[in-house]
Amino acid sequence: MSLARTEAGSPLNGVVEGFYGRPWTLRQRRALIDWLHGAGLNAYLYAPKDDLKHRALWREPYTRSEAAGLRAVADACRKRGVQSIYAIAPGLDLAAARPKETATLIAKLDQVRRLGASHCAILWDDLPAGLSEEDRRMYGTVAAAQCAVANRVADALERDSPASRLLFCPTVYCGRMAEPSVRQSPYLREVGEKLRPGIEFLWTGPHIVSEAIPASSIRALRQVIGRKPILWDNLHANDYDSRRLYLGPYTGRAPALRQEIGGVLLNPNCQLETNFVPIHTLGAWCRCARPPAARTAFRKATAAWLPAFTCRGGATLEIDEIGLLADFFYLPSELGNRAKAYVADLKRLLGAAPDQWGAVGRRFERTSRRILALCDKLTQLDDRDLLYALYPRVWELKETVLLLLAWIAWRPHAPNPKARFRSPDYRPGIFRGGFAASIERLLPMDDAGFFTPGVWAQSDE
Ligand code: GDL
Repeated sequence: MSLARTEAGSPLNGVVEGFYGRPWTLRQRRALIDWLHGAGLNAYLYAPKDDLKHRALWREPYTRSEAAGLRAVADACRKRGVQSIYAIAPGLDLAAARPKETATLIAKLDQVRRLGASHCAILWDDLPAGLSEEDRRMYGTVAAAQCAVANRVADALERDSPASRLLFCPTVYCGRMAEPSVRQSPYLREVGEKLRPGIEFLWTGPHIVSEAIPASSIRALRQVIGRKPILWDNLHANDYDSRRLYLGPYTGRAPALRQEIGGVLLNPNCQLETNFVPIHTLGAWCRCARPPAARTAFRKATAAWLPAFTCRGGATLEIDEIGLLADFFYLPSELGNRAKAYVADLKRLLGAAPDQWGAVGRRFERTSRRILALCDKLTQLDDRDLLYALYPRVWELKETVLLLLAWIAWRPHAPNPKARFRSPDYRPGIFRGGFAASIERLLPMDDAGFFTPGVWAQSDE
């Protein structure tokens, strides 16, 4: 029985719907499960932060119609050979010291198992610090209280559903949160000791969003927690910034990492339709004996995504155009090659007199026109859900390129090299206005991560 083993069952590789914001619909989840199947992935973890009954109102059972939706997802998973895992996040207000509370938790998990979920998870991430007085008297520490609850759930699962696995997301779920370090974190050490062997442990890597996850960092963690973690990978998560979108490949994880973990669950973009490349490339990383280089996997994934880009009104898209789009919305700290080259060209133009722009200037204009044409073609997509998922970012890209073209057109006629450009098309308050933008100008962050008051903060205006 899986919970009794020190190293739990086969790897769980797939997606966690684990973001803040509007949960996916049944139709979107069905599409996701098809993609998982197509990419050779085998797991779907249900954990949308804003399903009230997953977290804030975790005690409440699902109504008949909600239950029908969950059953349909579990059925779709079963048909596609994908294991469905239902997660509950009771930590906002669960009173661990009260047996009735754990009984309620177990009853809720019973409901979803009866609806077809293969496995369960208990999540303790993103909680206010500390314990209630009652729990502190009974358990002393957060780790002890959480482990006691999880172990009781594991006992119940072992009795009622021996094939079910149980996953545990700790409160300290990445290296940066471990004080003073992963090896010495009292919380992690206590979880390592008290959590029943066989309960699986989720971990996001060195950071919440980890650009790289070295195998050595996981080896250190394994020594503390006494088991292989399953990665809850936030590489493509974009819920923390509505201006970001990540269409780049799964990367920054060496193949050697696979030996150290019990699987990868990718928490991707909130916009389901935009997650094709992340899922396709995760599949290649998990599946292949020697995973392809990220850029190769990316190219294959954009080619495989092409059929989603059929258009009405005569427009057709090419693989290279999908690659171009994805290069501008690539990864958290990295632009794709074509976007990098475009920015490099712009830097050269900004630093040179227009009579020296030559080939760089022509290339920059050509690429700009290609981007604008692409943005227009996208509005004709047959798949309107895909278009609407991309729309805010595509609009921003188009507006940015138009601004650059306006500057390029103005610059040769500037009265002197120090002259500043302005246009009624870009009015203060309308262009990039609003609260967050004002704060960004007042307190900008530099490339090294330092916040320093900007020039506007020093004036009286
Ligand atoms: C988090 C949250 C997750 C969120 C992500 C990105 C975990 C375990 N929890 O910390 O719900 O989507 O950051 O914002 O990652």
